[in-house]
Amino acid sequence: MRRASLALVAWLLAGVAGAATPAEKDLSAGWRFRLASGGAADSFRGASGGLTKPVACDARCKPFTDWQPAHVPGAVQTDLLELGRIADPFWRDNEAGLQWIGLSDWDYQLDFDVDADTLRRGHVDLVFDGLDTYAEVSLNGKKLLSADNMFRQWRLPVKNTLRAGRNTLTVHLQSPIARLQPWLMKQPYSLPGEFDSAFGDEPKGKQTSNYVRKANYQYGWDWGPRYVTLGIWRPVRLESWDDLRLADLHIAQRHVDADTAKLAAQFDVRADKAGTVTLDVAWTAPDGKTGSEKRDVALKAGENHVEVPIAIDHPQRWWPVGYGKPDLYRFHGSVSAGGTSLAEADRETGLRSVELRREKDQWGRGFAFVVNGVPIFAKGANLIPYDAFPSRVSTERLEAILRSAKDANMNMLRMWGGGTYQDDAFYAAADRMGMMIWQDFMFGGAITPYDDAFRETTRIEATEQVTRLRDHPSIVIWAGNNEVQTGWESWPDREDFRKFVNADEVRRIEDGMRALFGDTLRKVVTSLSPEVPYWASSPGTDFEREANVLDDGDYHYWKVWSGSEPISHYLDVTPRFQSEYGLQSFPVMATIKAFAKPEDMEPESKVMRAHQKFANGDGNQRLLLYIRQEYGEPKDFASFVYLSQVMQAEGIELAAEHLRSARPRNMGSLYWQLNDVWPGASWASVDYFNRWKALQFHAKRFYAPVDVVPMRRDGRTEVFAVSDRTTDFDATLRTRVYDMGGKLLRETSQPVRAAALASTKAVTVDDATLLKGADPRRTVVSFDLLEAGKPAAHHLLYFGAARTLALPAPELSTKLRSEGGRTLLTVTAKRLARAVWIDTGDLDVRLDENAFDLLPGESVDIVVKGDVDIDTLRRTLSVRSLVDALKEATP
Ligand code: BMA
Repeated sequence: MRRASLALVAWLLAGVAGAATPAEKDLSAGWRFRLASGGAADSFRGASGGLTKPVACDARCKPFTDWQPAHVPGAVQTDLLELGRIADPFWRDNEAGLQWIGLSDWDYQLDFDVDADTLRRGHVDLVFDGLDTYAEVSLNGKKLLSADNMFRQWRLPVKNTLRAGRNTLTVHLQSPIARLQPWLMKQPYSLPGEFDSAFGDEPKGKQTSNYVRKANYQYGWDWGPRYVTLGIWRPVRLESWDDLRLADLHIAQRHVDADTAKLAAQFDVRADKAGTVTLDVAWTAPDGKTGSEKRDVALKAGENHVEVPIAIDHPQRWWPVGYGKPDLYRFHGSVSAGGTSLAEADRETGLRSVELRREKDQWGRGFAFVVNGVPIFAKGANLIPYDAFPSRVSTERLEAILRSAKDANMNMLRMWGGGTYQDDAFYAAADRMGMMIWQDFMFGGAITPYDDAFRETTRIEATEQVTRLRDHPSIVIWAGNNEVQTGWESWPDREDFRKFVNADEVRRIEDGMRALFGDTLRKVVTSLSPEVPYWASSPGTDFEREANVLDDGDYHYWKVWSGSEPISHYLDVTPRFQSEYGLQSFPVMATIKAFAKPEDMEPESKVMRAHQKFANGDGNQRLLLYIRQEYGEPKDFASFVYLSQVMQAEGIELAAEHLRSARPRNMGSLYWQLNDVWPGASWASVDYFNRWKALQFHAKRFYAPVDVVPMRRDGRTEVFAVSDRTTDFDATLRTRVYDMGGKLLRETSQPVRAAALASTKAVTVDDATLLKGADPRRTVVSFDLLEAGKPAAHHLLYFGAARTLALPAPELSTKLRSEGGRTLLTVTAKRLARAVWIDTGDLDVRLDENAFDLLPGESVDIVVKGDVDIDTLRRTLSVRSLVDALKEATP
């Protein structure tokens, strides 16, 4: 008791001195950088292939070895680009000539001033939120740190190294490839990785990326370029404090339901000495109501984990998009002594319960997210990094991509493991939108080393990341990795590897993965964020069985696309939760023009192959295979691009609607992939510039809360009313049969009660009943789910692949007008129009509808959003449909 009060006096004195609360000094401005004196990689001088060996710099090095202004956060590549020292890394096939940057070492340096007051503080820490990746840090010539993990924060006590006045901070960055490769070449084997370098700087099968905690995708992926960045990629600052530092404030959610939220404000306090402090927590509810709790606690010298229990009656809960408001509470926590504040922190969080429900049933074992007691069908896509250069992504850009997902009625995105953990701003935006985030730990598929040091650095990384992110209600699951387990079990290169390496070593590798993903990461999540489920691998069964099975866990389906199987095979699998499946396409011409010249506009040109990373460019033939299978031969390059999008959109729609109609057996559809890291061909539905491909417009419809889904198999069609609403509703299923040329042949209606949170089979009907003798090649069926006479959902059905149909020339007409401050575009079809696409060139506009079919005589009004006058729009806009894109007329 006596001791505590003495300590209190010491804190009070510190308070009186006016230096009690921690202070921060941002160190992001004023950096310079240069090519390190060791010289450039030999590829700098145009030498190609072979291993990385530094060469002495010649005169050409000069522009790089002189100090130049640098950005922090940033990367060498983006700094060089801004200075005009290198060509645009995304333009044509520039990628090959820029590999030397990631193979060379670089220096960063900053001069900064520190005042005497700062030096009088009890502690001064130099904090790097992220160093990319092998970084030697020295201050005033004294070496302080060798960093080796891009995903960790580094906190260095520097009080005794700093001096009053000018200080110099130097960060020497070593090429991760140049550093690891000589070591790897001496090893008895290399662990199986992901994608070999296309540029010869690493021999085939000798990937260094397995051995370093750095974003995997930067080494080249099947949708992105190889740009191995170096830099100080997150903010840097000095933090000064006296006797006490609030290392973390967390609002733990012990129990949340409609009646009550039982919370605990957890304070992590580092104290120099024992003493009594007061912990205060004040909160503001979404409706403005406030509350507070306070507690005196005795701190010991060192680390303290202390908490204040909070109970909130009838909490305004956070709901995922589509189920209610994503309400957020604000919490302010403070640590004080004798009325003087010593440290404070703010948190914003949503109160909700999350459960991963895995009940045994007639199909095996379920996999369903249950939020606030409501089982939710997950509708969404996989998210990859926003850019090849992660530090240049602005908050506006990441929010815009998230908004695109929300506008397309998605409620979940899976942050895939081959990239980076995102900025706080990303999760904060997801919180505000009600977007659920499936968060992988950053492992993209490469087999992991089993040594203790690797596991330990990953444990620290995971501890920091979970601590940083656990107050975001949007995160509903943490998963150990992407495809590490399934790859190990079933990919041919891994099978070969297991034969090549002796059995004991194979066991050690396997045990190492199990220890890392089954144990180490699980413990981090269950101890720091026990409210959120942990899942060892995606796809997986949480290590209870083999990965990627249909009757348990989550599932990745790649027989369509990677296995070249026809798109209709999507209907052959009904897993419990399909967390990956995908088809590629090219982005719109405006985006292609951002990287290619007119002479490149050909699927097999060098440049178009350079921007197609699947199978080193051969993916363009895979696109053609599917286009031909479904539609026919593209007339020209622009038609190839358009058809690739139509094929992707209609193919993914088939799969997604199959999965939705299979509820509750299946409870999730996350297609591969939402976004892009650069402009190029990929599985994305939103391109690098956030322009929507046809798939994104389709997603908006096939992920709508209510959908009508006709599933035709072997001449029989089952029609489902799929509803994510939480109450049942009565509707009418209207079936209209048309001759594509214009005539309505028949119309029938029947009542259907659409059950809440379910897929209800409304009717089963065979082709003969629908056609009644009409020519299947010229007939289309329109299904409408009408609620109080108004369409709640609409879907067309064709009797075969598009290439087998006798599609008429639709005679599309367009009309533009301004109405009530909005620009409206009306598109009308005289006869059936398939896959209508309105092209707005490179105008900065967004249509609220595109990529649709029109029935004979049907019109649609489309809102054009964006700052553009009607005349410019009229001149730029063009409309096409399927018949315009094919070489030969359909039969
Ligand atoms: C998946 C992913 C990625 C990859 C994608 C497309 O399985 O996990 O690694 O980019 O397939 O091939």
